[in-house]
Amino acid sequence: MNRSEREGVILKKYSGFYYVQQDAKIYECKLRGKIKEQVLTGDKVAISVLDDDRGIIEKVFPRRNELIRPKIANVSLVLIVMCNNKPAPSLNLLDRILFLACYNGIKPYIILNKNDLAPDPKAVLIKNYYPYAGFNFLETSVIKNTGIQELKEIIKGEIAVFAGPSGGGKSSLLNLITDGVEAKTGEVSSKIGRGRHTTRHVELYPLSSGGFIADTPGFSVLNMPDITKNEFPRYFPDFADFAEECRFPNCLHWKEKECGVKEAVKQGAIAEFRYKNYLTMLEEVAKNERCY
Ligand SMILES: Nc1nc2c(ncn2[C@@H]2O[C@H](COP(=O)(O)OP(=O)(O)O)[C@@H](O)[C@H]2O)c(=O)[nH]1
Ligand SMILES: [Mg+2]
Ligand SMILES: [Zn+2]
Repeated sequence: MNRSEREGVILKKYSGFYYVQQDAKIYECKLRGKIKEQVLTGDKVAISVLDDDRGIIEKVFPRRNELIRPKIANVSLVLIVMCNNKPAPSLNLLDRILFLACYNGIKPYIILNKNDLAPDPKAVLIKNYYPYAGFNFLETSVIKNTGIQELKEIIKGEIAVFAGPSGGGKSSLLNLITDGVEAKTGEVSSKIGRGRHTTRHVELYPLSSGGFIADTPGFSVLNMPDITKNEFPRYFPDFADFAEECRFPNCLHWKEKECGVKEAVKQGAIAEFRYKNYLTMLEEVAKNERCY
């Protein structure tokens, strides 16, 4: 990066312009002609500043990852929003998103929202397993405004997306942590170019407390990636310690005998529902593998 250039993050693309956050300012930028690759929301770029509002993107830095739908680069954190109730959590969906996050190298955080409501038995299963199995876990309530400061802390320094079922409270949480920026999208802001009909592209909101949150939930495609079944167990960090007791070094914790993971399930150290979801996904992976 040349001395006059500055590093920033792409917040959004809109009608040929890229909006780049650099320190606390947003610059409307064009791409230098020599840049031929597709530039995505979340990309880290070097810009040269033309004036207070405008700049030119000179370089796109290598990506740490790339989500497909929505198209967004460099996501470092996924906030998986499940609720105490209305709707009751889907443990299957939770474990699938946890797997996909680990697989994509994205840190997962389980957010149990609507903790003002009485918990469904499945919410109790979540509370009684994941925090003790080493997963990041936070309870929130939009109604009571609890856990919101903590949520902002968690997003500091990260590029975050929400994930989880419809109705879980993702939009409500987004509104709270962005101080209502989202709710104001009906008003056209000329500088950001944000208006009523402009929601087709994913946009990152910078939080005043630091970090970025995407306005569109991630992991809308939940298909299993093309991996081999032997790779699969490594994306279950809560199984790792128990797997050391498996007789076979490449144990899939499936049909094998003398399996530390299956023993841990029997002892109650790994939740049974979690292990069942593991087997369901493992069978999908094995089936895909046979199709090649
Ligand atoms: N009781 C309760 N309701 C909530 C909470 N958060 C969101 N809701 C309500 O749940 C519904 C769905 O919320 P929304 O943010 O649209 O969910 P999304 O589909 O995940 O974006 C709305 O009626 C919200 O008012 C909460 O913490 N407690
Ligand atoms: Mg929503
Ligand atoms: Zn095993």
